[in-house]
Amino acid sequence: MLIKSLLIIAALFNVTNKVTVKGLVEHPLEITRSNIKAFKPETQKDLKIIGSTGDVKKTFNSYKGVSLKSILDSAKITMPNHKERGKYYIAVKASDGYTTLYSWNDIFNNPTGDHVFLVFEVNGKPIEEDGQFVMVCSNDKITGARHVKWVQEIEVGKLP
Ligand SMILES: Nc1nc2c(c(=O)[nH]1)N[C@H]1C(S)=C(S)[C@@H](COP(=O)(O)O)O[C@H]1N2
Ligand SMILES: [Mo]
Repeated sequence: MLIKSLLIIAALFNVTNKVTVKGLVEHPLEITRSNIKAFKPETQKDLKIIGSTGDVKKTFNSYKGVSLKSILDSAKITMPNHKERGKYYIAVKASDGYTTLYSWNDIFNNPTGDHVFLVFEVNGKPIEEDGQFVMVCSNDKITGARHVKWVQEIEVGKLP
């Protein structure tokens, strides 16, 4: 009981009310619950968040969000030399430090790009305990791994 309350309080501290899109982009963005509707959200169905031992952590019967690809199209990745596209990465960072990565090719040159969403509603309701936004990649095998709660930042970077 005490442990459960402490976990809930810790989760509340992680809540962020905006997602900053930064790094190598022409138009840095701040995405909030109120402006995300302008990005034309899509509704998707049937996603299970699966942990590394195959356990189902969460079931999304439906979820609403904006694709990472369309967010990056709005922010416009700065890429003076297209031969360097393979060096670009997108880091999705949470307020508790949890971080996942996509490469430019994952998002813009692979079917995965159609499966990565910044989600703000699950099963018809705004997300609560996990913050305001979670990122998912629905075609991952272990969907838990790139399921990011309390998303705070989407940073575009490039390897040297
Ligand atoms: N921000 C953040 N996101 C996270 C985690 C975390 O510790 N912090 N845990 C991950 C792990 S290990 C799993 S399996 C999935 C699902 O875990 P959950 O049921 O705790 O949400 O979320 C992932 N997303
Ligand atoms: Mo996990």
